[in-house]
Amino acid sequence: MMASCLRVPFRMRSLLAIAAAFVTLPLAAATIDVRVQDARGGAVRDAVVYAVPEGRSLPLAKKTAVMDQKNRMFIPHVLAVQTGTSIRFPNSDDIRHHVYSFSPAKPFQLPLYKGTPANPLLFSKAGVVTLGCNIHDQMSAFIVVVDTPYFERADNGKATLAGVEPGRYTVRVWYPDMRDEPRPQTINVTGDARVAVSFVAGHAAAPPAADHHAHGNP
Ligand SMILES: [Cu+2]
Repeated sequence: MMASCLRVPFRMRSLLAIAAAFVTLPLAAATIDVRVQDARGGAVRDAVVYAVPEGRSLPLAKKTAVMDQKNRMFIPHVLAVQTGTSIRFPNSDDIRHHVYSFSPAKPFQLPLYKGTPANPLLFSKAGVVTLGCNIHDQMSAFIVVVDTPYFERADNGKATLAGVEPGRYTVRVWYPDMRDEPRPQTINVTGDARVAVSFVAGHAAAPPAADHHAHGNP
């Protein structure tokens, strides 16, 4: 084996070496750093940023996620998933909840129950699904279903989309109480570039985003 390899002319061998290097290197993947701030430069809570590939679709998620219910709250308050994700809705309280959504992306009802319903629900359509509980009016949450594997919930107004394949993307943002979506931004990412995108969020006329989760409120 080795001997036959050595008989390959030198030039050919170096070409092969270069080809091998390309094959063994991980595919180039870019990073998109996203900032979501309000008009005063403050961080926007619970924003979801996502980069949708243009002119091509990426394989659907075959993933599962969980939207829990505990202390009469949905946890998390905002859950982002890719289209094709199945979500379980366990009830971790000792009282019954009745979970519903009227949102076009996924209207459903889980009538009064405790524990975990047997079947998770499939979220196959992009959009924002607003959740409520028929019994507890204060319970609310959002499931943000996006047509891309590249999404992240922003912590303190910052999110990083990592491992992004080269190509053209529309970067978008959603956050609770959003009145008008900040204008989506189209970017090209190549190789292992690092691209920065920022959004300025305007809120609907409502109290500041702080503490609408009603922490610990029975
Ligand atoms: Cu409830």
